[in-house]
Amino acid sequence: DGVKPRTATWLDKHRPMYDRATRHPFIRSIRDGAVDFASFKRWLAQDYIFVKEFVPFVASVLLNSCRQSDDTSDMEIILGGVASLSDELSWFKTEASRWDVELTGVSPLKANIEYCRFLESFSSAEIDYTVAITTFWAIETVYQDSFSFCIQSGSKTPKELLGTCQRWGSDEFKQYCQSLQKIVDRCLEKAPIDVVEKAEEAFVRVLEHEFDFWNMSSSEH
Ligand code: HMH
Repeated sequence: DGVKPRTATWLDKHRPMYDRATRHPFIRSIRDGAVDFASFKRWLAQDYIFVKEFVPFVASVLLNSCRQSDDTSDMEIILGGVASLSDELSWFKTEASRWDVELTGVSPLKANIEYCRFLESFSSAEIDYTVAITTFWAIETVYQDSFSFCIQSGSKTPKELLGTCQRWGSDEFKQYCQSLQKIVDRCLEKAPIDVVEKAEEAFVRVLEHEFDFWNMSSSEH
């Protein structure tokens, strides 16, 4: 019908912020091989804390989809996301022991605390499914776009980090993000304008949080 999907419009409109989130100096340093492994280790420990908070968030999106979506394939796609988080938590533990990173007793840093607080704000039952699924899609897409950049042709990513980059940079994860994006665009088409605005706001907030999250990893603490 020639109408541009809403997410494509946002990706154009917020391109500078999107690029800040997906082409961060930390990600560029992985891609060009100059990454400081201490930064990577800091990211690893902080992201483990984040993913533990991400589990209840995704579970709430799942619950929302069961109650508010009229399409059962949404639930199946989100359920797949919940299931893969179980594997992801195990991956963090294995990866942490490989790098001698202690996961227990690590305190979340400021940007992480703020991002987790943002996730927690979605646990209320009044949250609109459209806003929640948009947020979920944006969070996954930033990682997909960032890490796939590190394994694209011409990249000099250290071999020790290829597994990490493949985890979120794989074609499989890309397809998963694209199926989330289709759900988001379908929801946005039917949503009233105030919900569309709230969803756009959440999208931008995710980009800001992701940028701050990378900053936290690459700077000294
Ligand atoms: C900070 N954003 C952050 N961590 C992650 N693991 C993802 C997104 C993707 O799941």
